[in-house]
Amino acid sequence: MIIKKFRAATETEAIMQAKEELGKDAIVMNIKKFEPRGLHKLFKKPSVEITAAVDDSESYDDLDKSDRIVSEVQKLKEQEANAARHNAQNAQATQAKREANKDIILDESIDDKKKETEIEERLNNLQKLLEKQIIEKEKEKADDEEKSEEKGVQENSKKIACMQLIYNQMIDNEVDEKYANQLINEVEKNLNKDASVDTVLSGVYQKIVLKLGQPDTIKTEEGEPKFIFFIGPTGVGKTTTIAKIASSLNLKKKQKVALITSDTYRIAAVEQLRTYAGILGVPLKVVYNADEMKASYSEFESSDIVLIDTAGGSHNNEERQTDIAELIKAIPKEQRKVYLVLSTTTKYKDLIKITEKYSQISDYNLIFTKLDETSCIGNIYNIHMLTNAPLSYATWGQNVPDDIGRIDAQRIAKQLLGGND
Ligand SMILES: Nc1nc2c(ncn2[C@@H]2O[C@H](COP(=O)(O)OP(=O)(O)O)[C@@H](O)[C@H]2O)c(=O)[nH]1
Ligand SMILES: [Mg+2]
Repeated sequence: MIIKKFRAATETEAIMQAKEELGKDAIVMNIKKFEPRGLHKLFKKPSVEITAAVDDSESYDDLDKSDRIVSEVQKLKEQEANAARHNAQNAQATQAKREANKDIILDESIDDKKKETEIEERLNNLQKLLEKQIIEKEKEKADDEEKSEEKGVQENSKKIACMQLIYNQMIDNEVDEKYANQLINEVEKNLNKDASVDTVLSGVYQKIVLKLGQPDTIKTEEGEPKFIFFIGPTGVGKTTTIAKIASSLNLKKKQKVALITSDTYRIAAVEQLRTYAGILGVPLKVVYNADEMKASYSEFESSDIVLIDTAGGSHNNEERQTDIAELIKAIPKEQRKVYLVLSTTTKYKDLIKITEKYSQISDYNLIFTKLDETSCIGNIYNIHMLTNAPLSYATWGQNVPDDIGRIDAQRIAKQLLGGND
């Protein structure tokens, strides 16, 4: 992994520098704004420093690099021009910008911001704790062996102590030992012997962010899959999540949404979705088999997006699994996308079994629900690493449509390293 800082007058310029040097896959890890204060205002201009990283295992082709830079620059210029235009219109501007983005972007609630600050604080506390413990350890050592301990060995033990603490934090958050070790080993390889606590911590943090990747959510552009299946065990929150996404697409993005349910095993399940369809004023179709599913492909031609609820059942229910596979196959591959809905409250062992079962049905992206009911989110990392499936949404409550958002890799990384106290 390559991590580098870039400083420029504007964020866009700094990002351009990063993309030019590291390639288009570079991820912005951190943005720091420098506003000169007091007398400095007279002499210095504000500037922006970004920290960008790229996984060097993912090489990029130099030949089409310049093409990509040109289009990146173009894109950034367009974005900047847009932003300037929109700025004048203030409140409406934010909305308009969101509209321009073809992904669903769901508002972060104030609660979220509070959570974010709490996480920042915890991360700072962790860093202080690490530094304190290491200073204490060094003091002990110095007392013990005044003689001629080689500096290199001391520095090395400092790094090891730091790694150990970070490892423990991850285990506390229920990250699988296997993946915690992998992270530590990969970061350790790239570090100098005398790396500071700060460097070690941010190394692990950045590695986690890179591994989690960007969320792959529903797109509404022309040519993107229109039929979106939600699969997963009963009770994880499939129907509720569909309602949240449907209302966001319908109300905020003015998309023509249609709902389908094949969960005909329980009357209440159909009624639950019918209620949401009624509130949103969108059509609901109940399908009993693959043929009816196939028919809805042309039936919903005029809809922008079709969200499909399925029956959960226990993950041991082979029959229902086959049914779902048939339903999914009724829609052409390039027109469908599948989301596996999992609850963060489910035990890791069970999650492994569930993901294995559903892997036999289809490829999927991952949605994690009920983040409000657990303080350990290691399973999000574990299951992403295990399945290699892209992450997408997270939900944190029963409120429709508010308690949902894209999975934020940076927040998860902070939480995994920040403990839960
Ligand atoms: N605490 C919490 N409860 C949720 C969340 N999402 C759904 N639920 C609740 O979980 C229960 C099952 O949800 P439902 O959507 O019917 O699950 P389904 O069987 O997978 O369709 C309901 O009581 C929901 O209100 C969430 O993010 N947090
Ligand atoms: Mg349901």
